[in-house]
Amino acid sequence: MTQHKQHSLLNRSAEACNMLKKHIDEGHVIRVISHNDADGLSAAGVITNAIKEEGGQFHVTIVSRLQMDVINDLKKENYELFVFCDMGSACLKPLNSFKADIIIADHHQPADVETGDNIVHVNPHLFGVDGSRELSGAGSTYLCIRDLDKKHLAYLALVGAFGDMQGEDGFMGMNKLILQDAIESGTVEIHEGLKIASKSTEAVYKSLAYTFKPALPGLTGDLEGSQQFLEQLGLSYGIKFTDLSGEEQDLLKDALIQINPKILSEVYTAPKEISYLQDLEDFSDILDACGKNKKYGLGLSLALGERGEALDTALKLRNNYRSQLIKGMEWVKKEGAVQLNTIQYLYSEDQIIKKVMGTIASVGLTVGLLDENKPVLGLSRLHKDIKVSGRTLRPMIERGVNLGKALNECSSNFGGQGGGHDIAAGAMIPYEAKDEFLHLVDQAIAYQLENNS
Ligand SMILES: [Mn+2]
Repeated sequence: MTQHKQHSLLNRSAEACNMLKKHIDEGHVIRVISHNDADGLSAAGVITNAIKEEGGQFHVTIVSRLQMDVINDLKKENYELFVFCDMGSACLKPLNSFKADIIIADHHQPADVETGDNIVHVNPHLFGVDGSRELSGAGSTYLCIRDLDKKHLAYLALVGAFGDMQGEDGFMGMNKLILQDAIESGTVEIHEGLKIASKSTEAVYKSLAYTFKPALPGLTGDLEGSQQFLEQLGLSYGIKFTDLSGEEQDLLKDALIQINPKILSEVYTAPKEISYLQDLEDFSDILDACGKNKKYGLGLSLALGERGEALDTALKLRNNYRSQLIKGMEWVKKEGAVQLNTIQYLYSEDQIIKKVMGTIASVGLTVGLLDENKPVLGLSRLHKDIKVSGRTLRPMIERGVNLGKALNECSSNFGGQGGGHDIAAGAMIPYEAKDEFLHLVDQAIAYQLENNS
């Protein structure tokens, strides 16, 4: 059954590949539109590398959302083929009215609309394949060029999958097939190792403090805590992990496993890459930082293989983002959350804290800085509104909590918007409604816990 689903998805991708190849051969400039996160930037890298290698030309635009005004502008452009990566499936209706050919390579929930004859729609959901776990936007895009003998680009699809948090517990489904392609082409190697950040480029105490996936209680986001931890083990914290002796590495490994067994896991590396980008998760984080700082051209040029100055600039952005995360974690540690009956919340008007609110709310729970028995809402004030990032942990879901539902219901009372998943959700509410909103969410979660059957 699973194989049949995958087979159908691959057949659809092959159609897309034929369409792409036809337009390249006819000398058409391919119009590419992709998403601004690590997955979308990787997707753009996959397709543009492929077009370039096939001797074609492209014009890329990276956007945060495929809004109607963007679609209307694109519709007026004079291209024969548009390729939408990591987006487009929700916009079938307006895309149907394009005169040009369209490839959609997405993995988000598609709109329930008939697809026009001009569109080849590649999306795992159409074939019963899990798009949140088994295939990213970069993966969907990779499938569309796979038949052009492009296994050496599979690693970028994996970088994209990490961006959408699909690889943390190992790859599955279509992602696994893509991984096999990557290994076959010699661009990716897997070995068991410590999943700590920048282990060949940063001092080891920084590597520990910068490790957010998986989180390490007492170490993640805590430079001082990481230093002390290493000192207690008798290790010098100022050198890189890769410069520790084998014995020292083993000592550290054993100690870290005690803190979080998930730290020892499969590590995916691109052996031919420059050290900063060798670990696919590091690569993904660097693209993510480009996206978050709206340096889309920079992210794209990295995905297209540019290094040197482009990489230096991107590393600065990534390091800056890391400092912001550290500051955010220190803030959570110092301030803690405000407690209501069934929920807790963080509130900030600080520019830096606001940027990392979602992450620190989530990691704050995982590392035990926040009460794990209460969902947390991270509130960031934006002028007249408040952006809400809600997070909880798996055991609370089992006790009945559905944050997406709660945030959706409660925000709509104030003309706000909200929703998402049971475990992670968001909302936007008017600033004046803050206290009343918090009170409502508190009640809604209490209700969910009481009525859990
Ligand atoms: Mn994506």
